[in-house]
Amino acid sequence: MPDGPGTPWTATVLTLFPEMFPGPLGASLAGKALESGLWALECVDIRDFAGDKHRTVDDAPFGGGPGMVMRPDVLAAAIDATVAGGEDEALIHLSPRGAPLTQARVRELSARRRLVLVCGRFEGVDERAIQARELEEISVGDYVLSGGEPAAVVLIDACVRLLPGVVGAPDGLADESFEAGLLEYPHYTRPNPWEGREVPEVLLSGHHERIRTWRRERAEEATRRRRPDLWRRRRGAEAVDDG
Ligand code: 9D3
Repeated sequence: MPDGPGTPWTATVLTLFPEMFPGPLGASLAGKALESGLWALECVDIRDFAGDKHRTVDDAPFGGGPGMVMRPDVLAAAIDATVAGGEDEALIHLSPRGAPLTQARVRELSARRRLVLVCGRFEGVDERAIQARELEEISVGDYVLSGGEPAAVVLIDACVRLLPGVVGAPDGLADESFEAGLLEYPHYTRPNPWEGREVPEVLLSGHHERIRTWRRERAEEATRRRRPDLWRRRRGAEAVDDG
């Protein structure tokens, strides 16, 4: 696809399982935005770049050990046929060894014109391919997936919702509050009461100032209790410290 000025933000996924896409990205918010041309999704089947008639993409690890390793020559051929190499392009390898994904990095990646996402399968990818093509390694958390594809879906979803025109009401402020390290306050709607449980009185009061204060306090309380890591980081960024 030519990279002209009319090309929307594009995610290009290099994978052995192109049938996994668009998957959840074809539904709901991301799916509607995809249909309306606010972003584009391309898949490249890494197996198409295998050199032999059996279309081999992996081999046993040097040094022994379990599983198989993706060959550097096949992966590099797929990358070289795909990347344009411009400043506005990010070349990423989804990997359990990668830097944990953050909202700050999502924001930066959504501001590029194109992401090229390399999904691994097997035990991993030959280290020389990662180094030679300067792949940035990103993880989506400390748990084990069966491959990079679900991680690519997570990364793309997080970027797409930040693209201009995708979310109905811009919630940039809410995202900034998450980047500043606060969890959300609790939400309530009708009916009230429900199963004998009352909605907090302040939310029915119409006092917008008191509601804002109450929500702020509940957000801070939730962050302190559930995510002491976020809470400490947030306190560190502020002048006051009330524990
Ligand atoms: C015991 C060695 N395993 C590392 C934890 C090997 C291994 C397991 C699973 C290697 C790759 C995978 C597949 N996972 C990903 O490709 C992956 C991933 C993940 O598993 N968790 C969080 N983020 C990511 S991004 C890609």
